[in-house]
Amino acid sequence: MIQMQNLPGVTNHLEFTANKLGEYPGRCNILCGRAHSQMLFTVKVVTPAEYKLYLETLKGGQA
Ligand SMILES: [Cu+2]
Repeated sequence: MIQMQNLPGVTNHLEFTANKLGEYPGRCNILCGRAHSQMLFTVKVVTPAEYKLYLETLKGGQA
């Protein structure tokens, strides 16, 4: 499990080495306010080739 504090207006960076492909759920772990229940996200661990394709889609290229 990885936890970090997020503050409004502050950009956090997190780096880790994943050892298994897949999708992993994430959520806010502090009852922070009215939108707390909507603070969900997914971390996708993909192959380098899949990641490269994803980056191309961000540039507006074909994937
Ligand atoms: Cu929250």
